[in-house]
Amino acid sequence: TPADVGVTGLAVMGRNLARNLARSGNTVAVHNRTPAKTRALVADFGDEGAFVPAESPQELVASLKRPRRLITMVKAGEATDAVIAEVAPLLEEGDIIVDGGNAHFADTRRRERQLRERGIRFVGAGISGGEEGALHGPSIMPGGSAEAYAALAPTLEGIAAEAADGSPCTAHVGTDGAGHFVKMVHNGIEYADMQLIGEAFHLLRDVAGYTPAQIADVFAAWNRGRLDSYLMEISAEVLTHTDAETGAPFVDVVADRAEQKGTGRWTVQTALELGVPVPGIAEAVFARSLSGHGELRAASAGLPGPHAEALDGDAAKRFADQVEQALYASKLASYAQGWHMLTAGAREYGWDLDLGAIAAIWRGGCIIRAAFLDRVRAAYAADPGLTTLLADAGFAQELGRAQGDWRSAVATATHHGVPVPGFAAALSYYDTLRAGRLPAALTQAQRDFFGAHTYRRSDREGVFHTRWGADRGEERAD
Ligand code: 2AM
Repeated sequence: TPADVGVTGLAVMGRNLARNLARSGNTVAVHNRTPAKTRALVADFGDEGAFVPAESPQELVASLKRPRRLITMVKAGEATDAVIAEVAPLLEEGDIIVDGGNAHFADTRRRERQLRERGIRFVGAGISGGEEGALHGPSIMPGGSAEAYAALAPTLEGIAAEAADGSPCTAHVGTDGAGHFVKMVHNGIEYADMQLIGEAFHLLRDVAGYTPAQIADVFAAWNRGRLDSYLMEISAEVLTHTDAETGAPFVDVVADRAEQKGTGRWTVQTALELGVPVPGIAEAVFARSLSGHGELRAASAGLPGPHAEALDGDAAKRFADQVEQALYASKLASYAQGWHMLTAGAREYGWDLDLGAIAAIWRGGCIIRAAFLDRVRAAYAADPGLTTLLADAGFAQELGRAQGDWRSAVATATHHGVPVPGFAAALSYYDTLRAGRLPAALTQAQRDFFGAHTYRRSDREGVFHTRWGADRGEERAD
């Protein structure tokens, strides 16, 4: 029987996605450059559903129902181009290639354009949820034409995670690179979430003096409230884990140098190009980077810090409550930055992004899945033109209640010498946006002084220059 869908690239993500497809009732053609992986998949999991192993790209393409639907799950970059170059000549007009890898959205835009010229429909689909998600239900963010999505919808909806209300965590995101762009922003938000949780941990450890096991209890309690999220849940789990070899808390044994595969960096690079301030995401990327600079840390280890005693008893408990407020408010700020970026990307690339629908498909399956995302969905449902999440009435009210504790947490962190780049950057973002006047006025004056870059006035229209080196008279410069 002809296969419903094909998967090429059977490393762990591809293999699990193929299994998920087969378990959902699809006949799945499977292929890998190295055929041993194809055979291993069928040998190990062949009883889970209908697999059609293919030893060559020709065999793979020949085994598919038309219009053919082929998902590539190979490494982003050159490998993806190589696979496309290999299979595209074998395909016919109307066939669909889905790239489920972690491609940069600019590559996806280029590939979509090139394949469209040849009549092949290309769908760049962001897939989040890791290995487990791929197998049991990821969040899927497909870009490409609406018609291509329509041909994929039943299949993708059948394997995606389900949100609490039963709706599938996938939807057509927008044309060409929109899916991979949205996935990139997801990952940027993920970096920020992880950094903020890390800062909360650091504060509870060093300021409140809690043990990892105690912090696990605090996180588990937070996870029952408004901070309910997958990342909160696994953080609590990790903190209960003891290293088998040493008997020490696992978190104390792991080297404290964070690595990154680069999607957070892409988010920040793209944000800079779009002119979108994403300080929370940028601080998260920088914090990982800084942690890895062992030579800087070693050279700085002797620098003086403050003398501050860890809090105890009730003071520690009160502080933990402040940290919860700081974490929640900071999280809100970084989500606001992520959504600002979605708005700007949509404008720049001509995507009709549904900002609420994106929140909806992140409610399940993906790494940042959280109850909170239903609030984001609701905020955009109530006002699709919302300029910033912070201005949503419900969120604004929560920020109003949190801000006192948020400030106290950041002040206490500073007093104790605990770095909180995420909390502090988020608070500065908040204070910048709500400020009546900003020192940008002085920046403009400086620029006019040294470079005659001109300025505008807040009291009337026009562009002006002051003759700083002469009589300091003002002239029109427009
Ligand atoms: P392999 O098992 O033959 O190495 C992740 O690396 C997946 O991408 C693997 O399934 C790998 O196949 C595949 N892959 C990497 N580079 C590739 C290429 N240039 N062509 C085809 N598949 C490739």
